[in-house]
Amino acid sequence: MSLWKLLQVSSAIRSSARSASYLGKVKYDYDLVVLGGGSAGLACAKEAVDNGARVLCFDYVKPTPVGTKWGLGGTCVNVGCIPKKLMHQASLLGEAVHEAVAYGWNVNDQNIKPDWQKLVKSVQNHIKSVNWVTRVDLRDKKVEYVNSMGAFVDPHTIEYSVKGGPKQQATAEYVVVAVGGRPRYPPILGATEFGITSDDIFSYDREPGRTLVVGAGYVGLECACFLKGLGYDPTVMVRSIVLRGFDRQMSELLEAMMSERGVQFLHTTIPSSVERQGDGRLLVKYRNTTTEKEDSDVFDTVLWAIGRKGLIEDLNLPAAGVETKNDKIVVDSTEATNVPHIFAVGDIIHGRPELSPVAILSGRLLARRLFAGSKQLMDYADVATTVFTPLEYSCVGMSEEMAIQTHGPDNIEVFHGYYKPTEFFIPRKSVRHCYLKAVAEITGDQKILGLHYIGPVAGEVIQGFAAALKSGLTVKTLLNTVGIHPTTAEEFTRLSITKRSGRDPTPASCCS
Ligand code: FAD
Ligand code: NA7
Repeated sequence: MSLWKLLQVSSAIRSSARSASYLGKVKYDYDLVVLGGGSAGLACAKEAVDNGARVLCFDYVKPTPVGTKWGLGGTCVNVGCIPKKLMHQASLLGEAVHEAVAYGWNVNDQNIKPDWQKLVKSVQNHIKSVNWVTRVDLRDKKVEYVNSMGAFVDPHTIEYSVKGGPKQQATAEYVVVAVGGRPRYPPILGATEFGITSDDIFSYDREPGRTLVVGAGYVGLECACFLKGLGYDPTVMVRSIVLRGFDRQMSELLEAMMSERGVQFLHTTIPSSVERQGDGRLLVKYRNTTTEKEDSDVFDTVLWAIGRKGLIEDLNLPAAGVETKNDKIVVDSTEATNVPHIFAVGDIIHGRPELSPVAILSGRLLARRLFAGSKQLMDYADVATTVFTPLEYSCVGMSEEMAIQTHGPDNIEVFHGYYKPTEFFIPRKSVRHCYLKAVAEITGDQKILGLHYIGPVAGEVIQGFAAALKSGLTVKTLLNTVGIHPTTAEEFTRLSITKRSGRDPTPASCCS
């Protein structure tokens, strides 16, 4: 018997007071240990228990440099999708109040302002209720939960310590790593002392005021937009281009829409330092990488949105022999790492979309494969996503660039059109950026490769089309689908102008 198998057996004997399970020849404390109680880890743990496994789940949140911390449930619930959507909604309501006047509502004070502290309190109260429901759910489902970091001692053994208590160990037949990621800080003077991230903004105890958002990805644009909608003054610092990786035309339209609403942009610029001034405000020095010109400006808040790093550093992965790439874990199509009984799901996986529903479904499917004999793999293709800016941008499938690259420019057809949402007419809202397109194969029934939409409730619009696209939607089917009138989603059933034709894609009226 090899040395480490001997160690496993002795570890299992050590913990024989706990009820143990036999899945293989070796006796372990648990069938499954899950590291991380976020979207992926919780979905995997609960599904495993539903299929008869004994599961232990660890979740622990290290406070941010300014001391923000939160409860069970991971990024999405505490510092991601949920508080972001609530802040987005709060900012949309600010717009809606002004529109309401045009619709005949008597809103006496046109200079209404949100109460930031009240908003933060409401958002945090909701999050706490979700934390509570999550805990109760784990208890009801009999998932053992430990509020502690977990780290490998060997490939089957996890070490942990509860509230600074003595070190303890648990062994498992399988280990699923679902530790997610945290925002990066740039390696510049003052970054951690004076800057905050999306981990802090949703519970920030003072008004953000004039805010520099560094980073023009998904998180940066969303934060800048809800801040603008709430009456603050955001500037987005863009290192290269906005929304790298998304369709270029749509990204540029989105930037134009944001500019029209008063969000400032500093292009091809990177920060050099952040200092606190005598008056408490933050002096940011920066450099334009095109002109090499150095400049500075003063802000109330600096928010880093420069991407996220995988939380591998506390896992002691070398003890388990798990391979990593940059700060992510490399897995195969079964989410297995190079160590066959250790798996990884969610944001910690290298090269997969960082989205909550992706994390949930991949965690659930993995548990079914491990404990219910399922063979179903996670399909990471054609995952729809939405950028929650005031006119939202949602897409599924390929960008135009990707379609050209994979199929060749002569083999794709792009159908497109601007449109005028009916509800925009009375308040005279700008329709300049309401635009959608379908990227399709040029031959046959024209299989659709990608759908893109900028407009109201984009996520709600694209969700259904995403199912259609996964079922092989063609332009022929789309145009044979009768629209629901008057909606903006119906515009997809009316797409008749191709880019190739050069015809004007601006609509004449709403109903023709
Ligand atoms: P996480 O949810 O991050 O969970 C991992 C958990 O493991 C964390 O609680 C972590 O503290 C804990 N942990 C780490 N190391 C250890 C350890 N060693 N031991 C024990 N516990 C550990 N996605 C969408 O689909 N839609 C959106 O609108 C959306 N908006 C977002 C907005 C923002 C601002 C951000 C930051 C993200 C957003 N996302 C969105 C992404 C989404 O939140 C993530 O994809 C999702 O939370 C990933 O889930 P996960 O389980 O992989 O990781
Ligand atoms: P992204 O999408 O990786 O975007 C990061 C942005 O920050 C992007 O615009 C980067 O510019 C920019 N960046 C990166 N490093 C720097 C430095 N050092 N200085 C200035 N700017 C920088 O990350 P997000 O956090 O927005 O989103 C991550 C996921 O979270 C997303 O997929 C959602 O699912 C949730 P670049 O284009 O690299 O030049």
